[in-house]
Order: sequence, then structure tokens, then C-alpha cells
Amino acid sequence: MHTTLSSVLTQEQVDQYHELGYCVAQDLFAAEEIDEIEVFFDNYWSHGGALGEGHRGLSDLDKTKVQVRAMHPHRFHPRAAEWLMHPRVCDALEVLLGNPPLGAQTMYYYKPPGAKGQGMHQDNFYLLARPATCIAAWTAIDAADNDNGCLWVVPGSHKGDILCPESKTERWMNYGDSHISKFPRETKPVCVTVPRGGTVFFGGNLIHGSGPNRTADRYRRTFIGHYVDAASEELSQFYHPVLNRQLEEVTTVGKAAKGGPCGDDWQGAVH
Ligand SMILES: O=C(O)CCC(=O)C(=O)O
Repeated sequence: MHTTLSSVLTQEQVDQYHELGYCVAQDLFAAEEIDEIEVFFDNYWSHGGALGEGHRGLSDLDKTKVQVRAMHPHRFHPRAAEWLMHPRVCDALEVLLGNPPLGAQTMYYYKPPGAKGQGMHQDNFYLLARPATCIAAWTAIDAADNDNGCLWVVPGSHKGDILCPESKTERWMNYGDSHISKFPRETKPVCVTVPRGGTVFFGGNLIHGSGPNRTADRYRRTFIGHYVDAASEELSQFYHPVLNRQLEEVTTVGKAAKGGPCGDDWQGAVH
């Protein structure tokens, strides 16, 4: 049985999500689960996990050039799939989406001291979910603030369209750069400070990114799930298969055949 609205999100949080494109909830994961996620990813390599192709450890990657993160750990280990489809996170998603969620992607950002930020972008540029846009649940394993590279969001930008790049450059193709060639000047990003265990929900058209980690000794680790709603007709190939709450693969969502609003050149883009 699903929990009630009041036990996962307040009406104020739901209203903020619809008005500004994001909201923050606390303690959807139990403190022990946050501890378990932390330990699991601190030992990702001992479970056989890798960051990108063949990278076995944090020191293998140049944190000033690429994002130091695990991609799709839920496909690699069943425990990560359970965190993706965590019952309380799914309850909150169902309230925000108005439909049951399907899990499409997991990521774990380590963002060590000195690591680069993530360029401003909109997730549905990549996921190509249709007809409704996608949604993210971003859970802080370390408290996130301006110093260690908080998430920056542009409140209200979720009401706009996907912004298309002007050209496909090599620079853009590096993970972490932005597909947004012309950043809307009137927009003002805000830093979302989140305590350990807090979850930020944000919609797939919301312009967001993150700052660099300027600290000498603090990580900014985050477990992230990306979702579509159960009525979705299409989603980009990279995000298949999608999972329901029972962790079963769902076949009702098709593979996006075209590149979406920005054209076929962008099909298969991954951030
Ligand atoms: O956590 C970050 O630094 C960026 C995460 C992000 O852009 C996303 O989950 O879509």
C-alpha cells in the first residue's frame, strides 16, 4: 500500500514543484540506508563496479575534465535498483507525476575536492521522454552547498521548451558541458543547499547544473534516479529498459525513434 501525501511530501512541497520546477524533501531514505549507499559506493570497485569504461578507481579519472560518477549502477547491482525504486521516493514521484514512476537511470556522483561542475542543461534533452517530461530524484549523501558544488537550478524554467544547441562541437560532447548555446539572460540560477539525506526532485525541462567543488577536503556525493511516468510512449534508447516498483522491466514505453525537438543529430546524446 502507498503512503499518503502527508507522509512523503507536504502540499507546500508539491505546490513548489509545480510552480518552480523543483522541491526538496527530507528523510525519504532512512539514515541507515544513506549510510549503506555511502559504503556501497565507497567500495564500488570491490563489487566489480567501474566509472565509465574500465576506470577502476577515483584516481583513474581527471576530475577537472570529466564527471567522476558511476553510470547506471542499478543495472549492475540489485541493491542499487532497490534504491532507484525506493518505496518512499516512488510515493513522492507518484504524487508529483500524477502517475506511477518508472525508473530509467541511476548515477552516483562522487564530486571529489577540486572536481569540475556540471554545465547547465535540461534532462529531457537527453531522455526524450514523451508525452510528459522526465523527473529526477537527487539525494545528497554529503550535505551540498555553494562550496562543494551544490545543484544550481533556474526556478520556473521547467515551464519553457527544451533549448536546442546551435552546433555539435567537440567541446559540447565532453560530459559535463552544456547543450544550451544561448543561456536565457533573464534567468537567475539559485544554489539548492541540501543536508545529508535530503532529496531534490526536479522536472526534465528545468535548467540546472552544478558548481565545481572548491573545497580541499569535502566530497559532494549524490545518488540520482531519473524517471518517466508510466503513461510514457517513448524514451531514448540509452535509458531502456525501464523498471516499475516491483523492479520488473516494462515494455510499454517505446524507444524514441527521432532526436526530439532539436532534431535527429541529437539522438543518443547522454549527459
Ligand atoms: O549533481 C550534479 O552535479 C548534476 C546532476 C544532474 O545534472 C542531473 O542529475 O541531471
